[in-house]
Amino acid sequence: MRKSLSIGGMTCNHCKSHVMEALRKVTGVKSATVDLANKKAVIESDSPVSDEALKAAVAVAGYTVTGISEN
Ligand SMILES: [Cu+2]
Repeated sequence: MRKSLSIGGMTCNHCKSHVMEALRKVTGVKSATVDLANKKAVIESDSPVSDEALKAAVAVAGYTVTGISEN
């Protein structure tokens, strides 16, 4: 399963790695990639991961999820 997230607040590669680490720590997430230029992240998981869990993890890291879509 795969979800795309729009992320607010990222300005540099450190932000990118903070967000990537935060997403990878969410239970069920197998992999996370972050595209700094487009302010997007994509996560892959075997089982469904709730939008709330993803938003919370990103918020704790200091950034915001401005949108989530499943694809
Ligand atoms: Cu930064």
